[in-house]
Amino acid sequence: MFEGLKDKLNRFSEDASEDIEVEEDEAAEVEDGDGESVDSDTEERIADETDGDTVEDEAVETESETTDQAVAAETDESTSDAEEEPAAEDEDDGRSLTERAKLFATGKTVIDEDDLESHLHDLEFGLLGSDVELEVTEEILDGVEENLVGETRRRLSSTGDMVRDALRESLYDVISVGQFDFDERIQEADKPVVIIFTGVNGVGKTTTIAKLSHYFEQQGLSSVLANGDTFRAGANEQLEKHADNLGTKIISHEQGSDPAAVIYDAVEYAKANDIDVVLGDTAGRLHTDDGLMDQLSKIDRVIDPDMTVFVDESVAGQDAVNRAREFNNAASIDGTILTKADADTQGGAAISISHVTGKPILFLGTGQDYDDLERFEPEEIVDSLLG
Ligand SMILES: Nc1nc2c(ncn2[C@@H]2O[C@H](COP(=O)(O)OP(=O)(O)O)[C@@H](O)[C@H]2O)c(=O)[nH]1
Ligand SMILES: [Mg+2]
Repeated sequence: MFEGLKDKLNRFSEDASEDIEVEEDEAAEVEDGDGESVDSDTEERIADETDGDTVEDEAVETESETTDQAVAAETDESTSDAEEEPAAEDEDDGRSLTERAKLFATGKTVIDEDDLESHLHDLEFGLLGSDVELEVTEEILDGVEENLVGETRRRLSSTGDMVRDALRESLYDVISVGQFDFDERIQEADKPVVIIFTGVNGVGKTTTIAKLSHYFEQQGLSSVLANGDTFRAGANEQLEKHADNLGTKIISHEQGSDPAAVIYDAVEYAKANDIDVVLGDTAGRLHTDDGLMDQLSKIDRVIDPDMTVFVDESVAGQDAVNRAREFNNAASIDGTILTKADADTQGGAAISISHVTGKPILFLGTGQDYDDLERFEPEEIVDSLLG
């Protein structure tokens, strides 16, 4: 899943990390004169992180009231600092450790803006190539840049982690838009909870409804399937087969009848039989299908569902992103389910849709079995993308 995107993100992390340099902060410089053990320890770490390139000249260039002091400390071994605070070194181990931690935290890790520009350009190219929406790509790049350039970063982790963390934060901000606790919302809602599914033909709406029925079952929630796809021949049979497999009740009317009426009947059935969730399938439609969009508005008016979920396939990439935007403008959706993530190497839709619609991705479909449905957890997604 999303291998191409993973490669591009990790290449950026690795390439950009190579250009990161560590500057000794003035505070560390001044303390340099104080204690041998701390001094060598600090230098060792800096050497580790810069492959031996301790950039002392640049450290002098950094804005600092004590630059002169720092230079003095560096150039004049007999600086009086050493005499002023010898007590610090003679103190017990606790104090010495605190000092050490403080020193460790005062280094600056800096990346040259021009170097970063060229890496960001590569990243931009990679993200767009993975079907990440343009505006979302820009948002990610801005986030990374903001995190890395001109920032004094505490040298608490390796430089590789620093780039990765900047990328992690930036990606997370983009894909976590609108997230809410889906399970909790369903558990706490008045029953029956009514969820309507919409989207174009063949993306996996009907399959996803069956998977969700199974998902709810595992959480101790009963469900009824309503076949609001009265448009397509064979739709009843398809959903009936799933209902059979799952041992779930299905409500359907004959082809060509009013989908709002089917879903209404399912809601009545749920109320009469203490069923927790009504899953309402609908015919595949484009946001430009006036007749079918009117049907959707009618379902909205008659049923007033608790949630309307837009379903699309991850493999459709940029097309899925555009459809999500258009559906969200045409009808009010509460979230997206992205199917066929198992077949998607790009991941652009998964990265972009939340940001573009302002509504969360709720689940990923990851295969053709009933179990192949995963909650979309932004943190886990980012972790898996960044390895
Ligand atoms: N690989 C894969 N195939 C899926 C997934 N979800 C649905 N499908 C397949 O996509 C095809 C269309 O699904 P269907 O539910 O009929 O789409 P609908 O027209 O939107 O109702 C079927 O062959 C499904 O098995 C998924 O997450 N992964
Ligand atoms: Mg269908």
